[in-house]
Amino acid sequence: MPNINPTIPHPANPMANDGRLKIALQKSGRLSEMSFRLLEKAGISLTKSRDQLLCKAHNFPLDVFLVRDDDIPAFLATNVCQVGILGQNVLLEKKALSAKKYGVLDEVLTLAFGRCRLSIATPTGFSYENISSLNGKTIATSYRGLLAAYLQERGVDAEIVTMEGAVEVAPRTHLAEAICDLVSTGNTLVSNGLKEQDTILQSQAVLIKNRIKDQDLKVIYEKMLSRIRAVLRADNSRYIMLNSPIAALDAIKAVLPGSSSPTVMPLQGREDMVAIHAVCEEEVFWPTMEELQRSGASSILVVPIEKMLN
Ligand code: PRT
Ligand code: ZN
Repeated sequence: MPNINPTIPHPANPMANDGRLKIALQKSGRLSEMSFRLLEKAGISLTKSRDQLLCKAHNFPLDVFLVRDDDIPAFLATNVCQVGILGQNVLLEKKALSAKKYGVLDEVLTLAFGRCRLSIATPTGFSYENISSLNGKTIATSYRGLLAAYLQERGVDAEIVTMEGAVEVAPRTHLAEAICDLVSTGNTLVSNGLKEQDTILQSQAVLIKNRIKDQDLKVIYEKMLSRIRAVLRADNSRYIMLNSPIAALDAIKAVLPGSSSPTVMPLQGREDMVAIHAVCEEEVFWPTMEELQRSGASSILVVPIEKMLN
């Protein structure tokens, strides 16, 4: 089969390398926007034609493949792409179905978005005590691999009915007696008369990679990874500024969350006061600010950090 688009490596020669790292992202869906935003925050500018399969970064040697999330592991396993962003649920399901094919994929970073859990749910009238209550029952799911492993580990013998979507309607339509599906707010379960019973997996979006063999691509990958790490660290950090009586310095330092060595500076015209500036590697909540105030701090300012490179 001819390779119609010369910019895309031909599957027959997936190792073809044009010196640009390839990343697979979800084309549209729950992870899409945040995945793009992460690259943009890492200073990687992409051409905006997101309706195509391929989109190129013009200030970084990176090409972005826009695909269905379920296809991302195969893009990496065949080395069409070296890196990808997807839900842990999809990665682990693929590994559960074929450890041999997907064993080359490693989870590198958790990205703190796309959080959900894979749970077993039953109709509210179902008498459920524990997972053994599902012995001899039918369970509908899109996650056959993970569910089968979970049941097997617990010695539960149930029939699994695979569905691609709308799993929550299975009990109502008598396709199955229970379901195993992703849950985030739980609203879908409630509105379908279902009760969450057991959680198989907690999931969030992750950065994954294959065993990148090419040295040049490895260097590009390391650079991208270092930028993404810096973005995540900055996202989780706050810059805090406050004034403190010298006498209260130790007490205030002890309250500052996730900060090891704050900068202490004199305040002009005030012998008894200093200014403290610190990077706090966690969110600064109202109770902490109130505690700082009780300890003697004043003019407390908490600001987000845009970029941070250690
Ligand atoms: O088209 P493509 O195949 O790429 O996308 P998709 O439709 O398969 O996936 P998409 O975009 O719905 O989800 C992508 C990823 O987002 C998932 O693989 C999860 O890692 C993550 N995620 C986070 C979720 C949810 N939250 C979620 N709530 N994926 C799906 N749901 C669905 C769930 O299946 C159920 O139907 O939302 C419903 C439940 O939501 P609540 O809020 O009512 O509990
Ligand atoms: Zn999908």
